Amino acid sequence: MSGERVPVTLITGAAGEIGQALLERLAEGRGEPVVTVDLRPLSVGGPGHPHREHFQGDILDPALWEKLLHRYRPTLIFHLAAILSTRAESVPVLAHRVNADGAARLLAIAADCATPDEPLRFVFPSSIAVYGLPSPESKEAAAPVSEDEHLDPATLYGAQKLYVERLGATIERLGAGLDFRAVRLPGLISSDTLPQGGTSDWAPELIHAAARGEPYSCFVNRGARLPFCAMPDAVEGILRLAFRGKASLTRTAYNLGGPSLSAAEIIARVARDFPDLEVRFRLDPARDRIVASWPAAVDDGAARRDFGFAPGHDEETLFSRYLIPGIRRRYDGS
Ligand code: NAD
Ligand code: AKB
Repeated sequence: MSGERVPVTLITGAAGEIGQALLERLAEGRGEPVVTVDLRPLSVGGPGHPHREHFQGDILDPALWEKLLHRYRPTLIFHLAAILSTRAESVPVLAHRVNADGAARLLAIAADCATPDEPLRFVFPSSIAVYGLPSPESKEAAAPVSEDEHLDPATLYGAQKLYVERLGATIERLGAGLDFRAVRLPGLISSDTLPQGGTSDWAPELIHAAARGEPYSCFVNRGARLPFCAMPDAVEGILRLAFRGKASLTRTAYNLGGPSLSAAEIIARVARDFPDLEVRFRLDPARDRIVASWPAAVDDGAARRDFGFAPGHDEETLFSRYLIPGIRRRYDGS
């Protein structure tokens, strides 16, 4: 490959929720140029913005990589493209191709671009879906779950995330210069965007519905509980991991945590600001079972210790400082 290729940060899945937030955050710095890949179009940029070029296409398309790698040399990759948990269970073959084969192909490309002298950092957002708790009692007893416990995923999506974590760690150990790092994210909630195809989606959907003054049909039971994190806190955590010196890191995959909230608690908190909130429970047993298998809370002590993960929001300020004001601005400009 030619020596004139432009060194870049590459983001796959950049048109998604995390990708958009990450791009916005990268625009605040003076880092190297950014190129993006996604099935969907993406328009970001403008004067001073590091975004250089968007490749609209499929990560499984070899022609896309040929074109991109002809012009650019990735030095840091955020591999976000994926099919999230609920959708992955309904399109298992496609999900395997994207979440497992697609990631494996990109890891191979990254290992090819890396050298021991010029290691390439590969940052992978894994998920609490790698954990599997077999019963409500074990879910309660296990919280907060630390990284080496309960690695028994109940979903294809979770198994695919765990596979990529292990594949990345193995390729790194083989010594070609790949520097692989993963964060296991909880459910994320953004005031700016809505999720699609995930299972933790009930929380952001409910909060956004409340702000729009629409009734919400909740697909999990009132007691369903997961850890949640504000999108900016998660993005900050991902960036801290990406830029931390390797010597500080004691693991490959780190939990990032956040407040542990049940559907009933979220409803009660949101109703304080949106008293007309109307929630009906229409249980989707498959999605409810997925949530039941995920931890109620995770231990993120290693991330705090090793790369200074320090989420800016607790259970109250997640709503009062971030979600409620941001969502009000989004829907009514107030
Ligand atoms: P998202 O669904 O909003 O974004 C994923 C993006 O990937 C989409 O824009 C989609 O078009 C793109 N994509 C899917 N298949 C593709 C393909 N074959 N080729 C190119 N692009 C493709 O999801 P997100 O919330 O931004 O999540 C990003 C990553 O973080 C995913 O790997 C997800 O599993 C992980 N994650 C997210 C959460 C969360 O709560 N948002 C939690 C844990 C882990
Ligand atoms: C999903 O629900 O699929 C994601 C996740 C926790 O991985 N939000």
